[in-house]
Amino acid sequence: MTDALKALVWDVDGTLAETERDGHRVAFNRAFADAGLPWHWDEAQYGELLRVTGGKERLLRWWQRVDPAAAAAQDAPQRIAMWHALKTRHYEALVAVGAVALRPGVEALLRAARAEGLPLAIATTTQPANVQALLGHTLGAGAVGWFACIGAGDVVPRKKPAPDIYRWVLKRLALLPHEALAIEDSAPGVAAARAAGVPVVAVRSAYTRDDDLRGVLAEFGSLGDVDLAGLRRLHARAVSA
Ligand code: XBP
Ligand code: MG
Repeated sequence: MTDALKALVWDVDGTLAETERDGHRVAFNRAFADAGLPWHWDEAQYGELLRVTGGKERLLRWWQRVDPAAAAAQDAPQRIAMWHALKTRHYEALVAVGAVALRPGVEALLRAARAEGLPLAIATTTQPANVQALLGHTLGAGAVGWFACIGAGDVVPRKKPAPDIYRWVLKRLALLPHEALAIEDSAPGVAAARAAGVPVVAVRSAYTRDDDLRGVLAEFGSLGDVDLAGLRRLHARAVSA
């Protein structure tokens, strides 16, 4: 039964690292300042804005709230794209100076999977550049190559909680949903994995303490509380049930 698991599929934001509060939020605020926008998202407000997944989508929703006419103008998508590109550059710079670290247990699980030849993949809503920056600065230049497949950002039209990014990753891994195990931190992430039929375990992050994580195989206080053998057992039990 221990070979039932054929890949570990990782969420990024909130799961690999606590990126939102000290990474993405700060990067958005720096981009707003650069663009001369009078906006600043504080920690509490950003928690509420996280209900919208995807940075561009989150920006648009905010803009529609504070200035609906401008947000409906013809040039709105280009302006969003420009602000978001600025934000991505600030995020990369923050990661480069160590503003976000991997969460406890993450590196040990990644290294154990590699040692056992268990393929790794990523299914995230964030931009590929952010994933590359995070992996490179926390695990080293070659770490992007640890992953058989990185599904990120706009490669699918619908972001989590839609199942699209998990389906995209499964297709590239040539796996059936039940052959993978997802690791997520949030309600949209868990919903996306489940809607794709992928069994999922969860570790809550700073912003997802109250999220509805119904349907997970297990929830951990920290990924340091579980090893790869434990994940394999949970997965094997779920798929044989
Ligand atoms: C979390 C998200 C992302 C980030 C910001 O993704 O919703 O949008 O908040 O990143 P996940 P971008 O938990 O799936 O990793 O600005 O690059 O979208
Ligand atoms: Mg997440």
